[in-house]
Amino acid sequence: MIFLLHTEQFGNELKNLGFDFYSGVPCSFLKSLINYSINECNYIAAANEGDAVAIASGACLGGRKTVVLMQNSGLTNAVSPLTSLTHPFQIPVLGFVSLRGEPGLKDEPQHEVMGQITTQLLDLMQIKWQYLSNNINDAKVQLVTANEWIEKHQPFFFVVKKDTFEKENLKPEDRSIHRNKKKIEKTSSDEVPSRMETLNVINRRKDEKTVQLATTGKTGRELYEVEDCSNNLYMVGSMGCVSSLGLGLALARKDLNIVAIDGDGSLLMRMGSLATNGTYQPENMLHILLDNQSHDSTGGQRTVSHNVNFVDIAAACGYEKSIYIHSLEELENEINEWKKTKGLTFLFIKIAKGSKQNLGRPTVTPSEVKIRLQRFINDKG
Ligand SMILES: Cc1ncc(C[n+]2csc(CCOP(=O)(O)OP(=O)(O)O)c2C)c(N)n1
Repeated sequence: MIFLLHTEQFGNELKNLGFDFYSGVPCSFLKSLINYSINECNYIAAANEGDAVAIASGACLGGRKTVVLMQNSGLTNAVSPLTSLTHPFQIPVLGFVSLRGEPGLKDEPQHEVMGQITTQLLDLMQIKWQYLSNNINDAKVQLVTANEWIEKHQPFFFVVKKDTFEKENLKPEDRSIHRNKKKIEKTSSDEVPSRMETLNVINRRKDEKTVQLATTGKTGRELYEVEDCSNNLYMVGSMGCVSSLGLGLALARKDLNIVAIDGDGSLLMRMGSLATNGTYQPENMLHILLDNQSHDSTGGQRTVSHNVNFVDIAAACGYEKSIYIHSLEELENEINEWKKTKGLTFLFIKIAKGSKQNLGRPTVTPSEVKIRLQRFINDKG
């Protein structure tokens, strides 16, 4: 006879420990826990598992205890944020990863290798993990252990085998559609300011409730030189994750103004995030894309952004406002406008290639950045 975890009971145990914000991509082994989280908690359906880690991390910065759910085939999608976001910033997400392709059990060929290396991959990423027991008393003890690691700012993962959770049905879900209300396309020539000038304008518009998240590479490094302050986060790794991090934080702290500053290479890397942002529609998030049509930080190799209409894409994904910005003056005006009217907004501006001479790097460590940002956030409420 197979014993299964009563999903609601297990989910409630998690909830009692404070875990009530979930993000992930489904796996049939985790279906019941996902259904529970959709029914009873916040569940953000991510476009891929890396985005899920970033969304959960953002919510974590905002004070929530967060869970990520994924199939082991998707663990590979999450390697970048699990090694270069949660690790350096010491953001403790609790993970559940399924074990498709478990050695000795019959499964599909595409799961064979991952089934063999899932736990080794977690070890390699220096993530603590345990196989989740299907006995509720043992599982409760495991949750206490996991929670201890989380409280020590360390991610912890459960590896979930087939037939662990009892069936949990999905209740009807809200499927409301968010339509773009304002789209402004290119109408004149571009000023094409430098990144530094553009960041200066963005930074000048911040107020006591603004959190600025800057994408990987020179954007973060230049923002640090514009002004280093406790409401900034320089997302040194996890390229492409800045707006997902912003989404999680914006949902967790609706009283804050979240400004996610993106690059074209970064956004192209994880463009599915636009669809997620448009669906969950945090009205307190401003997403600004600095498009220099290149991977400037790594030598200026071109991206394919010259062939992409980002304003159209953001609008089609349901951003309330999606606006082509031609100049720094327009940028300043639109930021002011957003602060008054809010609504999930995408601002696109073309900037020049190149960066400040002798550009330094933040001397403050990612974990210090996180600690002072959390202090800033906690002080606001
Ligand atoms: C997953 C991943 N791939 C590659 C890199 C190396 N890398 C760091 S910044 C960067 C370029 C980012 O381009 P973009 O977002 O357009 O910003 P820009 O450098 O032009 O300001 C690259 C490729 C990385 N950090 N992570």
